[in-house]
Amino acid sequence: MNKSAHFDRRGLTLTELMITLAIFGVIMAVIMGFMNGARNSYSDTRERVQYQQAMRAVMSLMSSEIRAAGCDPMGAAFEAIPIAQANAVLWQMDLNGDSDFFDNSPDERVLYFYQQDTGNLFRMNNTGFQVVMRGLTNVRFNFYDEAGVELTALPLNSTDRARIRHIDVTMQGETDRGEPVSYTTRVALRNG
Ligand SMILES: [Ca+2]
Repeated sequence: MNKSAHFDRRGLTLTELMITLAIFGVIMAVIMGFMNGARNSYSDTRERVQYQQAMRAVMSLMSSEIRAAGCDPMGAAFEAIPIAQANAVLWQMDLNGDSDFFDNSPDERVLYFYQQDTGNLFRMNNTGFQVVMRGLTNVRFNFYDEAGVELTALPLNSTDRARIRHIDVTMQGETDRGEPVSYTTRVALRNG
């Protein structure tokens, strides 16, 4: 009987077993840590993507409305944008050609208003208002004239409001995990 055969039969000593378990524990901890890290970064990404998609949906609706602001096929001569300030914009358009801006679906008179205290962005049409986005850290509107010069005397007076040709909309928010998400879009008025 040689030495190694003897060793095999004897199996592990208590010390060897403890060392093996300790090494196994360290390896498992490393693997678990890696998996957790991967899972967290996956949820961060997914949350950020979902948040950006929600922002994009709101932006998309808002952009199509801004583009149509002042649509006035009957020449009723109403103001395209009666309110233009840093956190609120109201626009009007006659989409069904009956000389007014009082109809809904599609909405002809829409106010967007960001409330800093609550982080809510409200959308109001002729029938009422709803919160279209929550948990925002900022929403800002910037207005530009035909030459691309920013109109900065906010809220804009009627002379400046008539000069608006572009609006930059910036939305900033955070995912539940505190990841900052920001989205800016520039929209040109078609009926300016
Ligand atoms: Ca109308």
